[in-house]
Amino acid sequence: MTQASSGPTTDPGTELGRIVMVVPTYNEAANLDWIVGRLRRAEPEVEVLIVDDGSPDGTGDLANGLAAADPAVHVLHRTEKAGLGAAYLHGFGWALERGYDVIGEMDADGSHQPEELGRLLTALVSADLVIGSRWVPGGSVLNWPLRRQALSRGGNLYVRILLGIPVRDATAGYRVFRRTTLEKIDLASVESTGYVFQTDLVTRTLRAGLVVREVPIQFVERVRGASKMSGAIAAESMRLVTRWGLAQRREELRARFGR
Ligand SMILES: Nc1nc2c(ncn2[C@@H]2O[C@H](COP(=O)(O)OP(=O)(O)O)[C@@H](O)[C@H]2O)c(=O)[nH]1
Ligand SMILES: [Mg+2]
Repeated sequence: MTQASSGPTTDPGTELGRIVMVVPTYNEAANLDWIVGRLRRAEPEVEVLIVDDGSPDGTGDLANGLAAADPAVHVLHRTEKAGLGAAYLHGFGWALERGYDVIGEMDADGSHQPEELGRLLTALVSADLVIGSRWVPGGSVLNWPLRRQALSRGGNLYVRILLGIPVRDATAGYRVFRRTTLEKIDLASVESTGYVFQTDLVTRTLRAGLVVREVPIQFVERVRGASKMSGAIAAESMRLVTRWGLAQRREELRARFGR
């Protein structure tokens, strides 16, 4: 679509090019229609890629129906539940191949409000990655159990201490990347499959010398369906962040003492 315009535009869609939000799903039949509808209404120029891991509850069939009814909705079907990071890597590959300029991440359960996406996109005009953040001033969580808040805050503190990155919400999953960012951070070498994938990607983005901005969001706990967060996912996060942190220390020591 071309648009005649005079003077500078404030519409981020026009400046940023073609945008797709990747939405991973596992058993989100009760939420999918609702969240995709909200996204399409809030940001009509933004396309959607649902990446379903063979959900037994029929989410994949619902996604096919949405895609058949709306050319801006696309679906990737994967055969088994292989983790959030793996689903995102598959979706990013699909989007990069098809030439999208901005590739985003959003949960399917309503925790990330599509009505806030415009603020993330506006911030991307002067950044390479924008994170919708719960833990910056103005950010908040609604109805999130204290146990989950503690895990998120504790996890973020651990990440900041071990990896030394100046990000308040490194584990957040509401994001928009420029395609050039994804091209610079060597996605082929990403080995994290679970939620620690988020920390991995923001760390790589900062190491590449790119600009990361955090925009406050209100994170709303899901009302329908169940969380897929598990002890195994938390353990993978702990294990990998610790390994990355120690590897970084070793590199720093080697650089300082020459061995
Ligand atoms: N494709 C895929 N999606 C997943 C997987 N694990 C979680 N998701 C999706 O990732 C998003 C966030 O997961 P959720 O269970 O809400 O995690 P929480 O918000 O941390 O409790 C939701 O849209 C899930 O359906 C997975 O293994 N594969
Ligand atoms: Mg959730």
